[in-house]
Amino acid sequence: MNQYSAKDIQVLEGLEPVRKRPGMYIGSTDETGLHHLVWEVLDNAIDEAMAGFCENIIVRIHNDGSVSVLDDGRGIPVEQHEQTGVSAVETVLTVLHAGGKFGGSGYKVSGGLHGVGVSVVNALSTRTEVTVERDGGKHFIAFEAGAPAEPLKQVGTSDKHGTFVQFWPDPKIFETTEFNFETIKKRVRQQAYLTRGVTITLLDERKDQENAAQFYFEGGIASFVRHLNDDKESISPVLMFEGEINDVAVEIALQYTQEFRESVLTFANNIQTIEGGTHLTGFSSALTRTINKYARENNMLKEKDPNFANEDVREGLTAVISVKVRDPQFEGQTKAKLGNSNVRTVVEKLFSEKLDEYLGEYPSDAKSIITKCALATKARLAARAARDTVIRKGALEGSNLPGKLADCASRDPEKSELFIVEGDSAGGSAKQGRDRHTQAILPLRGKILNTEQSRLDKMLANNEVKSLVVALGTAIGDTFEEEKLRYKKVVIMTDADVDGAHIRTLLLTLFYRHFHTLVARGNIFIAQPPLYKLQKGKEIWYAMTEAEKEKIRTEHDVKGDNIQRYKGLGEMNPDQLWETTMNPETRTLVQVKVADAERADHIFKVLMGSEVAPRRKFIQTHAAEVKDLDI
Ligand code: 0RA
Repeated sequence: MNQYSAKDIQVLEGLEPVRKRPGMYIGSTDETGLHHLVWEVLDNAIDEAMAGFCENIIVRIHNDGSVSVLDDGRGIPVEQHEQTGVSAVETVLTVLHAGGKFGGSGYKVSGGLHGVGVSVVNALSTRTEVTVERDGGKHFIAFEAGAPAEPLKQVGTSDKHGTFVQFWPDPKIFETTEFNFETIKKRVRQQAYLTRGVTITLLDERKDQENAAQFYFEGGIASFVRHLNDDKESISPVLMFEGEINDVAVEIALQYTQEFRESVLTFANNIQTIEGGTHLTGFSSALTRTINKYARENNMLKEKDPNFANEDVREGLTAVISVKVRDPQFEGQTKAKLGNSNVRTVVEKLFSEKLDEYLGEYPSDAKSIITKCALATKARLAARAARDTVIRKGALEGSNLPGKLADCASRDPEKSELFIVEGDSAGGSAKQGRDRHTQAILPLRGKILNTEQSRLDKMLANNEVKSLVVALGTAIGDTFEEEKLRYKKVVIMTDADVDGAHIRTLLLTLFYRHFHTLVARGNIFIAQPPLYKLQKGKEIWYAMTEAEKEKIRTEHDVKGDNIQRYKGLGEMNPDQLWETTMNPETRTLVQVKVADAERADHIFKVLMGSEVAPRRKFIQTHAAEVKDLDI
């Protein structure tokens, strides 16, 4: 009895703070936070795979709002835990950070580094069920809101081993409890790449959206790089390097492509480090040094030539860097930057040796790579000259903003908004309808430019792009300064038709590639003009969607003639445009997330890039989805 109350107290002390302040543990309680629960449970299974004990993982989205993860690892131990006096499995599920604290040396690189452990999942779920198979037995335990609800009991015998965790996220905690198949699929795929040899199956059993996916990658991160370069033209094979020094295990896969941008993803203990860190620094300096050394030694850089700059050797590079360390330190604003200083030296040493060896052994690959670097240098110098001209003009001709820009009176970026509007006629309405004090209008004429095939210097020769860059105030390329942004909100306002969607994609691509920081900081928005106007007598309603229109139509009995479908922004008079789309009190703006811009970039590459096959595939796949094509 005493033991029980002691345990209860401990459980409360353990998990109560998690329910009180979930954001502290999983970042947020929105869709992202919800999916964090899945990552946490999945990470535990991946840990078992990394430690070499698990080959199969099944993630299941059930039809009752729950998700489960089944693995064939060792199984969470079920015997009594020394410190807590209750079973190990109960401890793991009810004590914060208890995840990998025992089990000993098997846990070389315990992940769960999101860092919180499966007890947090338990705390934030109405119910959690765990079934463990190990040592000949099958055991079951259940929890409610983090507290044990059904004590651990043996429910049968088994000659298998593994863990099954099923949880029902608490709707009182989360803003949404709807899991997203694609989000989970992306994560599962990524984890499968990072854990060579593990098979991860994802099943969606919800009635309306049955779906399944399975991932197994023989090639690990080399397969990952191949996947990232699906839609790109390669100029080298995928190179794969791996090794271990002082307990730091390093895997690097890379491939050069015809792209202008680099795409380097870094991971520490299977956790993506979007802010980079010591592994990236080590990689980057080894890459520059080794390529320069090879180019010099082989007379590909002449005496008079300067060395390749770091950005030159990174142009068109796709790479995945994955390190496993015993005690990872995550730093930075979002705790997504690896801090362990020894990792830099290890990666630098290992990678420069292996890359040097490779270049020596494969001179024709070396030649293609160095030719690409030389081209990048040339382009960089040309772009700098072009940009300097634009910036100098912008600066000299004064606060001389582009003629087409109707600027706002306010000079305070916090209060200022820039509307990028498609076409002169909509631009006219927007100029008349706006709040001149805080809203600036920049009309763009037609298609801005196919940025896909243009380098920065060519892009800056385009007047529409030039106007936009000057209006933003941040400059572009390596002199980009986010603090100089003249408007806190930059709003893309295009028609709700195919052309509008195209221009929006172009702009998103431009922002994604050249103003990435602005996207990441949440400065970019998409205006939501209404699709319909409904009128009955003096009453007017606007509807953003088909469904909304139907609702208003039936509720207020608006007959056919009084429903107008807006084909373009230009059809709205200035007052209507203000009221429906621009007025901060009544409008809806959608903030662009990096993932949206990334998607636009991808679609754009497929539709506009030089590779024909993926474009054909995309059009064939999506042709049926285009229902309402008004050209
Ligand atoms: C602690 C120790 C051991 C395994 C685990 C935890 C474990 C946790 C989870 C969570 C999901 N699946 C899991 N599989 C294993 C090692 C026990 C031993 O040494 O046998």
